[in-house]
Amino acid sequence: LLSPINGMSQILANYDEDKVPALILSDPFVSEKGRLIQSITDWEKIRRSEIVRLFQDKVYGQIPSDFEAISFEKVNETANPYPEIADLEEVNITVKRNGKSHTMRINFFLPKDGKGPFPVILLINYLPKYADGTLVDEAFWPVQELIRRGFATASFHAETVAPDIAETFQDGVISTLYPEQIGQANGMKALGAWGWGAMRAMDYFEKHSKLDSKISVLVGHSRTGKAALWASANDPRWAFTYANESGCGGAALSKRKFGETVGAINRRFPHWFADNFNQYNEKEEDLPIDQHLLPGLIAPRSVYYSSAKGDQWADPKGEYLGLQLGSRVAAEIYGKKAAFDQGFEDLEGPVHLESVGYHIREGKHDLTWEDWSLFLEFMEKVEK
Ligand code: GTR
Repeated sequence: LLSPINGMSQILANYDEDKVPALILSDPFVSEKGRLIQSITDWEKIRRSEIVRLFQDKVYGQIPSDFEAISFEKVNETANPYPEIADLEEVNITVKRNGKSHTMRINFFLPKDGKGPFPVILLINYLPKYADGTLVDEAFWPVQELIRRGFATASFHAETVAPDIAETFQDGVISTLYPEQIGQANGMKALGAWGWGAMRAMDYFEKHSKLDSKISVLVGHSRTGKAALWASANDPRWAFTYANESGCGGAALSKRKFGETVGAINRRFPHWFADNFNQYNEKEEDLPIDQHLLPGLIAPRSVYYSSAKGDQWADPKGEYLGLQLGSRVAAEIYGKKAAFDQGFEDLEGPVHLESVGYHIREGKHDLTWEDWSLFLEFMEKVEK
């Protein structure tokens, strides 16, 4: 639901291509000291870390990952809705640091058909209707269909890590495990905390004999698409990262100021991004980076974006351009067949390349079966 304020900013936003400012975007292949970056070594040793640091300081905030202990406990509190095709595992993940602990809950369905190990798809979910179990099967999270195709599915609700509320977002992992993050201008905020949750889920996947953590997918829609991208930039264990309609602060270029802007998102969701990101409210042109540098942090692992024509607020063209420019790292540094040569206006169908993919569909802001099936087609192609 749109709040009245957001409804107003959506109406007042710019949707006119002619009013998009001329873009000055930083070059992924020139380091801060002016060195031309052409090799994997220079990319990984010099340029990649510069870009990670800028996103951390200016956009998302840190994802601290140190802790003293992690433990996994099967709880099985809920009846399995699909006993014929899958085993349900509900797991409490408890992380300890400085004498304090935080427990998050994650749910798995493991296919009954076959011995595994199964490739695993993790959804970071935030919709209230799934809050108490993330078990509901529908187009948005098609558990049964994914199981039939041989995947294990896993999901956790964002709020098991950090509440999605400006006043209370710290009342989860942040104040319990990482209180020193509070008040830092690049301290961990909600998107970073959700990404941290995905990393702890991966810690479990790696130990699970029935899961093939090497074929792992991190999926997020919209706000959790933003979180998934930042998590994957920080954690190379994800083979695939799929961000659906992640828009402003996710896939889309901020400097286009098309649809949702940095000021609009920071005012409506002050708990998502680093406090420093506020410096760019109505001043996107001053950002030292833009979202086109994000896919390169995930390369050479696979990254997939999707947009909807009815979701202009998320700026589909800005999402496409971000990936088109961002895929240059996969193509030019890692030698993947990842060069997008089509203009956004000329797209006739999905673009499924080696390690990068994109589609845009009719309809509105949502994660649908059409999105899933196109993403799965892309995955199959990459896996071959
Ligand atoms: C939009 C919001 C976006 C996006 C989304 C969502 O209205 O402005 O940034 O995150 O909601 O998460 O559904």
